[in-house]
Amino acid sequence: MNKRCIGCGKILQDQDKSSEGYTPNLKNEYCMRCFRLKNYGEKKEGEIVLEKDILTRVNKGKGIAFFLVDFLNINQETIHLFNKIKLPKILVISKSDMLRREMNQDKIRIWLDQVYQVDKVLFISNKPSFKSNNIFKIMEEYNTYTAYIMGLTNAGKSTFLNKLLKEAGIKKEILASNKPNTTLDFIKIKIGEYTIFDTPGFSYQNDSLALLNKEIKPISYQIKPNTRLIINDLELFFKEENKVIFYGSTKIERKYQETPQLVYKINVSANQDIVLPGIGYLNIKEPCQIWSNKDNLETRIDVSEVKYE
Ligand SMILES: Nc1nc2c(ncn2[C@@H]2O[C@H](COP(=O)(O)OP(=O)(O)OP(=O)(O)O)[C@@H](O)[C@H]2O)c(=O)[nH]1
Ligand SMILES: [Mg+2]
Repeated sequence: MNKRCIGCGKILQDQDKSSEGYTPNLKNEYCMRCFRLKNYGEKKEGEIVLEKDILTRVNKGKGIAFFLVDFLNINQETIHLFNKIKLPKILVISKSDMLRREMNQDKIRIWLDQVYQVDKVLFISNKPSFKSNNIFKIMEEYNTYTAYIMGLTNAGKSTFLNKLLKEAGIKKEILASNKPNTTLDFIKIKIGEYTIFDTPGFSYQNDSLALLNKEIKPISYQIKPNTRLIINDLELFFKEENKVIFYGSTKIERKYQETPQLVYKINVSANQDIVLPGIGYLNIKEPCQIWSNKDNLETRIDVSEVKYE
């Protein structure tokens, strides 16, 4: 049987230096690429596994899928991906240690159901206080011994599997890194009678990704009349005064100008979020009309506005 790199899941080979899985010595556990990434943090640009290849393979399989996404990256685009999974599936909010206390799990559950019609949700984190063996309980409920750990790149899939391996006393470690697209192939893990697959992560269509690597800290901005906000390639124009709170992973630039010059008009109610895929979201306090350079921006209710029944 072909031996696979335990870092990225590719078949190890010692023939072609420029191809995936190359190692000078087939006795090694890691390919050259993973060895460099693990020891020196070096990584090539542009390594990516196609969304359709991952989905086709999972959808032909048996068992259940756990789809990992961190809170900043929950939006229509990622939920749409989640909905393309045909196996029974659970949405998993990863890196839950990064959530602020007021974004409590019960509120997030109700909010996910109301806004995105997702009702099966699990919260995980690499911190010891979060129990990861819940996934075995869920697998039992679904009468299956097979699971796929799927989700956005950098969501923490490999880290989660490493935690399961460690808890089971298995000395094997998949490569995890703060760079996108670390895992390049399916990696099969056996824990007791359970078979769990790590899978390559999905990327956003526009290639950007909100990297959640510290607690989600809001930044408030007082908006003066005629303000233009520039957030990466997105622009928003506010004619009136307002207050916005930004939850994201990039910087916002503010400019003042007289006229909108932007094409698309959006009506926003009080306390709504405007979603910025690959960046995070912007909470808008006062009802207003804003102009944008993008069509069809997603708006939704703020998670803190959720009412318990
Ligand atoms: N704070 C925090 N960081 C985490 C957690 N899980 C993973 N990380 C960090 O997130 C980064 C990405 O982790 P990976 O496990 O490589 O993510 P992945 O989903 O396997 O990524 P791909 O293989 O690229 O699809 C690493 O820097 C991890 O240390 C978590 O629960 N909390
Ligand atoms: Mg991975």
